[in-house]
Amino acid sequence: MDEKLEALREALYALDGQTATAISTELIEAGVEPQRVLQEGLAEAMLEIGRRWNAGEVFLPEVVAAAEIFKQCQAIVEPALLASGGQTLGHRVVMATVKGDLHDLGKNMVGAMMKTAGFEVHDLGKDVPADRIVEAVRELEPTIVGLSALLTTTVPEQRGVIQALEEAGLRRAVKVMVGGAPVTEDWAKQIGADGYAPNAPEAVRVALELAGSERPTG
Ligand code: B1M
Repeated sequence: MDEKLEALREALYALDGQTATAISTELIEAGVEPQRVLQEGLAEAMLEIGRRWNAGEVFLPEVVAAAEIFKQCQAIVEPALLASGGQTLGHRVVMATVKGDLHDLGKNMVGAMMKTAGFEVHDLGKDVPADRIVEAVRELEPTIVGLSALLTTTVPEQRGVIQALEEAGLRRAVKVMVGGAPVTEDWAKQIGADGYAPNAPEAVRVALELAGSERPTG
């Protein structure tokens, strides 16, 4: 199966959407864990594409195309991921990529895995201003708000959201989790976030821990 995951990564490097979606289907039909397809296939390929981009070996349009193929493959994998879940926890999560940031593949992956773990996930999308997040917290009364940021220039927005929640008198009503490639545990502590995770499986673990200390959302 490792060769198939390698072939999936190669198809992303080659921007061959047809092959990538065909291999994703094959892997799922063969019973490979959807988490493995997402993490070892798709996410690792995007990381490598980022490395090649940095090295000047690929250019922005190719990254855009690879991200599109990632989404097509994720759409194939996600139903299997959701089917592998079961229980409903009764906890709501509001997820968003912060203002100014258009990177949403990682957030989508985290959201999908949280759904599988039984969370009711409300995804506000990407480039989401703090006031919309505050509004969603007021309306939906989630247990957790998850904030993703992929750019060093947008990471400070995570602090902005926490401040906006404080100003709205909602900070104590919700747990805030942060993540994204440039985000660190130290940063999370510095801005007073309740949780940080470096990847999607860890995000689920942290969310379960945070939800464990709260009553389910009514
Ligand atoms: Co962008 N980009 N990009 N990009 N891009 C990075 C982030 C970059 C590191 C690439 C590089 O090295 N050159 C660089 C940032 C450098 C910096 O900030 N210092 C960069 C840049 C510069 C840019 C632009 C400015 C380029 C330009 O226009 N000149 C531009 C900015 C646009 C904007 O946001 N305003 C831009 C645009 C884009 C695309 C649109 C082409 C595309 C995004 C498409 C999309 O998301 N729909 C894109 C991509 C794909 C990348 C890289 C190559 C891959 C990111 C990705 O999807 N990874 C990225 C390189 C890199 O990260 N090394 C790069 C796969 C994904 C599954 O992983 O998102 O890390 P990730 O999510 C992980 C964890 O981080 C974690 O779990 C996920 C799953 O394990 N996680 C959480 C994420 N969110 C979490 C939340 C949590 C917990 C965990 O709790 C709530």
